[in-house]
Amino acid sequence: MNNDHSTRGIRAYRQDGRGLAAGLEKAADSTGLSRAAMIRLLDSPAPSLLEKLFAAARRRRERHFGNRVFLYGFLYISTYCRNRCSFCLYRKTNTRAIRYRKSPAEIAESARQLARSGVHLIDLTAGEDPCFYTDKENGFAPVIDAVRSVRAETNLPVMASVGVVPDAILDKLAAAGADWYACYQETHNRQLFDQLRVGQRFEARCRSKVAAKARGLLVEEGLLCGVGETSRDLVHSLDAMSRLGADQVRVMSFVPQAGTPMKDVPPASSLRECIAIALMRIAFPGLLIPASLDVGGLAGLKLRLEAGANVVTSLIPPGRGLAGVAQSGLDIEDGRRSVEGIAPILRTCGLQPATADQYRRWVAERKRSACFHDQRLAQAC
Ligand code: SAM
Ligand code: MD0
Ligand code: SF4
Repeated sequence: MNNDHSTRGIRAYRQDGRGLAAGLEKAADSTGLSRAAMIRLLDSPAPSLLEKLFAAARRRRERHFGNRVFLYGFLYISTYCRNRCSFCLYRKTNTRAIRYRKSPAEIAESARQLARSGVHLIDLTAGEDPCFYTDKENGFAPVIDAVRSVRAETNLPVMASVGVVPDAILDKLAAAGADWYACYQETHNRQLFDQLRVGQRFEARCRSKVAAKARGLLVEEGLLCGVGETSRDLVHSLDAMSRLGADQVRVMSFVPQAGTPMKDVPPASSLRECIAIALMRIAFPGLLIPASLDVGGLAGLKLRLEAGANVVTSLIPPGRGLAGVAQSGLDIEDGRRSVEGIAPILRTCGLQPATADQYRRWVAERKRSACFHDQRLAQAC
C-alpha cells in the first residue's frame, strides 16, 4: 500500500468531513445542503456526521411543527391490481397475496374505529383494481363513495391512494371531499422506473400528480430505496419533488415480497431510508414527511422519527382483516399498529400527537398557500 497516498486520502477525508460537519450545523439554520454533501452523506455515512444530520433535521422539524406529529389511519380497501410492479406483493399474477374488496359498510366502520382511536386523516388505498377500469362511467364509484362516506362519518381529511386515475376521476375525488392524492413515482430514474413499475408510463404517473394539484388536491410524492437506485438518483428525486410542489414527501425501504420477481433482493437498510428522511426534512422543512409503520413496524418507528419525520402512517385497526402494503401483517392483529401502541414511542422521542384541529388547520393553510404556478407545474415531468 502506498502510505503517503493513503495518509493524504485520510487528511482530505477529514477536512472534507469537517466542512460537512460545519455545513450540517448551518443546515439547521436554513442554508440547506449541496447535492455533493447529500450524496456524500448517503454514500459514506460516518456516525459522527449522521448524528449531526439527524439533529439538524429534528431542529428543522421543531421550528416548523414544535413537538407535534400527525397520525394517519390506513385502509387498504381493495388488494386487487391490474399492474405487475416487480416489488409489490399485490402485483396481478402473485398467488401469494391475500385478495379482498371491502364493502362500503366495512369501510365506514373501520374508518369510525380509526377516528375514535385519534387519527387525523384516513388514507383510502387500493391496487389499480381491474373493476375500476372496466366501466368508464362508474368503475370508480366504490372509491368515490368511500371518500364521501368516510368524510361524512369521521369529519376527518381523506387521502386517496388508488394509483393513476383519469382526470375526470380526480375531479370526482375532489368533489367527494378528498383532500389528498397520493401516487408515488418510486424513482425519477426512468430506466429504473421501467424495471419497477413494469409496463406503466413514467409520464402518466407524473402527470396525474400535476393534474391533481391543478384541481386543488394536496399531493404526496414517494420514493423507494434499496431497489438499485444510486444516491444521485435519490438526490435527483428531491429536485423533482420540489418542481412538483409536493405537499407530503416520503421514502420507504424496499421489503422483499414472496412470489415476486424481487423476492431474493436483500431488504434495504433502514439507515439509508433515515438519511433520506433527514435530507428531505432539511430540503423541505415545512412539509409533511411520514415515518411509515409499514416497513419496520413499531420497532422501526423511533429511528424514523429521530431522522425528522413528522407523520406516523399506516395505523391499521385490528380485527377487520385489513392488510398493510410492504408489511402485510406486521403488528396489525395484535393491535400494536395503533395510536395506543405508538404513544410510548412518541413520548421517548419527546413528541406528542397533534390535535385533529391542528391537522385540519395545516391542511387548510397549505391549500390556501398552494402555488399553482403553471410554468412550474408544466416543468414537473
Ligand atoms: N396501487 C396504488 C399505487 O401503486 O399507487 C396504491 C398503492 S401504493 C400506496 C403502494 C406503495 O407502497 C408503492 O407505491 C410503494 O411505494 C410502496 N410499496 C409497495 N410494495 C413495497 C415493498 N415491497 N417494499 C416497500 N414499499 C413498498
Ligand atoms: C403507509 N401503508 O403509509 C401505507 C401506504 C399509501 N398512501 C400509504 C404505503 O405506509
Ligand atoms: Fe398494484 Fe400499486 Fe402494487 Fe403496483 S404498487 S402492483 S400498482 S398495488
